[in-house]
Amino acid sequence: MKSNRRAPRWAATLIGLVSGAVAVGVSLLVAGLVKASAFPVVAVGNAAVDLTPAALKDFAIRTFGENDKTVLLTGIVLVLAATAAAIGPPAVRDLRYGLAVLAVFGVVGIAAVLTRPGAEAVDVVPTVAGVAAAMFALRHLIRRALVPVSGPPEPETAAEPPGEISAAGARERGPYERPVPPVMRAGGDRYALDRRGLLVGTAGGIVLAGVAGVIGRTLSGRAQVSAARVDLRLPRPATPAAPLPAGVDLRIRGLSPFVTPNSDFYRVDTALVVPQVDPRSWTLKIHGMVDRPVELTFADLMKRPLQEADITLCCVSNEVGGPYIGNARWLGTSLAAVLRDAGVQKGADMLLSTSADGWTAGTPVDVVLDGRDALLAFGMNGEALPVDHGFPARQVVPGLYGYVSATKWVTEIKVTRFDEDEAYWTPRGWSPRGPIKTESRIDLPRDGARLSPGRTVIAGVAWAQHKGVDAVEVRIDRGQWRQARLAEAPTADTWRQWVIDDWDATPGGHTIEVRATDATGYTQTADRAGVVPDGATGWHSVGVQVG
Ligand SMILES: Nc1nc2c(c(=O)[nH]1)N[C@H]1C(S)=C(S)[C@@H](COP(=O)(O)O)O[C@H]1N2
Ligand SMILES: [Mo]
Repeated sequence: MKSNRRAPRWAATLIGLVSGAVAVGVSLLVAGLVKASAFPVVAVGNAAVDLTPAALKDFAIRTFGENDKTVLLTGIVLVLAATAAAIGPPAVRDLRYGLAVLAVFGVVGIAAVLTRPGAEAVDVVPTVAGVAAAMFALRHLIRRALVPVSGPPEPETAAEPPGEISAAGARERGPYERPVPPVMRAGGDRYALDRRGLLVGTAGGIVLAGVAGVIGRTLSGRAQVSAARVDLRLPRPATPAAPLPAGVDLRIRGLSPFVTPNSDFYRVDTALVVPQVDPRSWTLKIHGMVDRPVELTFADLMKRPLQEADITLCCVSNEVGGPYIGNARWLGTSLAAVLRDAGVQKGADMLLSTSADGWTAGTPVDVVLDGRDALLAFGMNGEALPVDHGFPARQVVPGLYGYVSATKWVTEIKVTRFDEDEAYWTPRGWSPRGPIKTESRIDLPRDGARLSPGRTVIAGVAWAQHKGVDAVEVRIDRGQWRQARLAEAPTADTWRQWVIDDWDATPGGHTIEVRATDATGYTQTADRAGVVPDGATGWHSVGVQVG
């Protein structure tokens, strides 16, 4: 590869820089795919921190405060960029110089990743991939930018770099003496700078580095948040929920289990890409109409008195008989207590909560403060909140539809007024307030099922969160309403299973309908309403074919 080519300094520098960018982008991408912590730039940074004398570290923290990490990483990137730029010109002359410097960087990167706590052999992969990609890019860009020219040898003047030409400019030029800097001499070969090749090549390199870097960062962020979630040890609550009585679950196949497993829990949100919120940098700000604005870190949240509560969450978009409802045991701290610490001012009637991705919900203050288990939750069914369900923290308020209460990835609560602020769904046609409507659903048999004649189980769930379900009735083919047997419910905040296990199914088509009565004495009516603006109503019915 030794060629003694030369290119204008700017072109050679650009080639070096772009090769360096490719190294960083590709290693970030591979780190995102393989192991986020093995990104060599950060590993070198961490190693540098460990190797820094305490006095210098204190100085850095004093000088740069919370930005010390950013300053350090920026410094590393600048050193990388300067070195990459510097290897351009020698590498153009002789590729081996460039490859040697890249190899040295590889060795430094590998040393850094392998000396990190918990390092394993795979940690070298991002560094090796990055260095290999940079070597490839360097060679490729030089070849693209400098093309051999055939033809008679140029006079020596033509080979002189631009700086020297001005000196030579005084000389008389013969017809063949063109001061053409792009034409280079190398041994007997001559190379011309192919500007188009250089531009296309370097542009391609920049795009490659950028795309790889962005994808890598996204993947690494995801990996880091899921690692933080897995590492989270849920503290024992000061107020644990009593173990669930066996009678809450009738254990009928095909009937929704009392506790919805996290993996089956419905998910509704506006997030195209689920927000990845690292609990180490998460905070919750409570501000607005309060006496003392509060900002909680995740550690603060976990140090507060913790409680568990079984709460059935439901979406306002759940059609009659629909699937957007689930029940879980939530672990968190009292939202009301946090608000009392902040001191809610007179006249405030709305909590405008905002998620990390800017979605908002408006929750009535009086509902949150009336003694129900309104939570800032970080645990769901014995594990850290799944990322899809709001990790690291979300609101859960019994009795309110999710769109007015259940903000996932919550980062901010503004205490305000309904006549001053509007939440995300309000201007989109949904009611500012959304108490959950008393409803019931038939899970068994399924609509359209073909059944054998004889004794058949009819079962389902009913809900009237924070009121409680008092009765469920079923009728067949518009006959007499019959009382279903109710499973137990630990509190009024969950759904309740129900069953009729002695229906004698006769051949032919049948319609089964259900209605619930809540503890206020209200019985569901047949009036059908759609989900807009504040939740569906009507009896769920299923049609079956027997025989
Ligand atoms: N950040 C955020 N939180 C949100 C939403 C959203 O779009 N973004 N949707 C809400 C709605 S409409 C519902 S029904 C519940 C659903 O919670 P889940 O996905 O955990 O079941 O989340 C609520 N919290
Ligand atoms: Mo919802």
